[in-house]
Formats: sequence, C-alpha cells, structure tokens
Amino acid sequence: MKERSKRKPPLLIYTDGSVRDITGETTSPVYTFGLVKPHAYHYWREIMSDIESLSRERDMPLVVICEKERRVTRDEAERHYKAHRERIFFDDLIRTVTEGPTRQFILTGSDAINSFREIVGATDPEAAGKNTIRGRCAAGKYGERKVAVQYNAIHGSDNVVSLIEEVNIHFGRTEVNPEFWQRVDSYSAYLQALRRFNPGKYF
Ligand code: RTP
Ligand code: MG
Repeated sequence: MKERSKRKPPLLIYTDGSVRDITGETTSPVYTFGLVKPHAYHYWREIMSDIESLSRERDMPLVVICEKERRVTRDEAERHYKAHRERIFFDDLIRTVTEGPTRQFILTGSDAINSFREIVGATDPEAAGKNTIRGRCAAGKYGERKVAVQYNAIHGSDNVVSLIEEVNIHFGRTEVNPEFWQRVDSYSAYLQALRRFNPGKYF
C-alpha cells in the first residue's frame, strides 16, 4: 500500500500579510525581526531582557537566535520603511532610525510575529499598554521620553511580507543559520508564485 504523504497542507499568504493554513486557521512563521532604535540603543540590554521576561509572562516565549549592532544606512532605512514614503513624517522617521547604532535581532517562538508585536505595544508609546516595551518607553525606562512618536524605542515586523523584506535588508546570508534562510526563502518563493498566478489577489 502506498504510504500517505506526511507533508503538511500548504499555507496561504493573504493580502494583509497573515498566513493561514488550508482550514483558514491563522498561523504565523516561527521567526520575527526586531530592532532597538538609536534613541534607546543605550538601553538595549534592558530591552532584550524585558522582551524575554514579558514573552515568558504571557506564556509565549521568544528566544533570540541572532543579534548584532549596526548603524542603519539611509538607503536601508528608506527600503525598510518604504510603505511610509508618502507620509508627512517620513523624513523624521528616516532621521531617527539612522542617527546612531541600532540593536538588530531575530526571534523565534510560536506565532513569533504576532507574539512580538503584542510585547512591542501600540505605535504611540503613550497609547501602549504598561507591560509592553513601548509602554515602558513612555514611562521613561529607556531614557528620556521625547514627544514625537518616532521615539518609540523598538521596531517589530508586522507580517510575513515585511519580515521577508526586512531580514533581507538587515542580515547577510552568513549571519543567520541555514534553517532560518530556508524558511524565509520558501515563503519568498511561494509569494512570488502567488503574485505571478493570482495578480492582485495576494501580495
Ligand atoms: P514600526 O514599523 O517601527 O515597528 O512601527 P509600527 O509598525 O508600530 O508603526 P508604523 O505605522 O509601521 O510606523 C512606522 C514608524 O513610523 C513612525 N510614525 N510616526 N508621526 C506619526 O504620526 C507617525 N506614525 C508612525 C513611528 O516611529 C513608527 O514606529
Ligand atoms: Mg510598522
């Protein structure tokens, strides 16, 4: 008798960047990307430790698989934030993310993208929950708080499409393990196929 295929059902990537399995159940890659912004760089150790403890408290542990210090170039910042190119705050945003070193990292964990975004908190630190990185930023834990929303301490990929783009901007092939790139590249290839065969329907 023919052995049944043990392959998992295909995942579909939707226009909002979410990933769902064949049953429509939302799932998410096991990796995500984050970056401590220059104004909070001095406090990166506290921030990384808070990410670890906040994720454990929420019962969705996130573990760092790779991290480094790097000053983001203007070109990298513009590609990273290209979705905001037409926004009035774009120049300020590029300036604040390039004005000093950043701490960049890749996390792994179940539903990593969404879990991490939960810990990061709302874009405006004043609106972020107390037990989030941005909420703690508003409370002055990571240095003096500045009024502009650009000073929100941290970035986190918000969906699988931005994850693919961002890790390709910020990390080289030899900087992260092959399993990671294998996963990222398979999502990437799948997205390209979707775009080719279903123009307009998917990313
Ligand atoms: P991020 O990409 O940095 O993780 O932030 P986010 O997803 O929470 O927010 P997003 O809408 O992607 O905005 C990107 C960054 O732009 C700055 N921003 N300024 N002045 C404003 O109204 C404004 N809105 C957004 C913030 O630095 C935000 O992190
Ligand atoms: Mg964003």
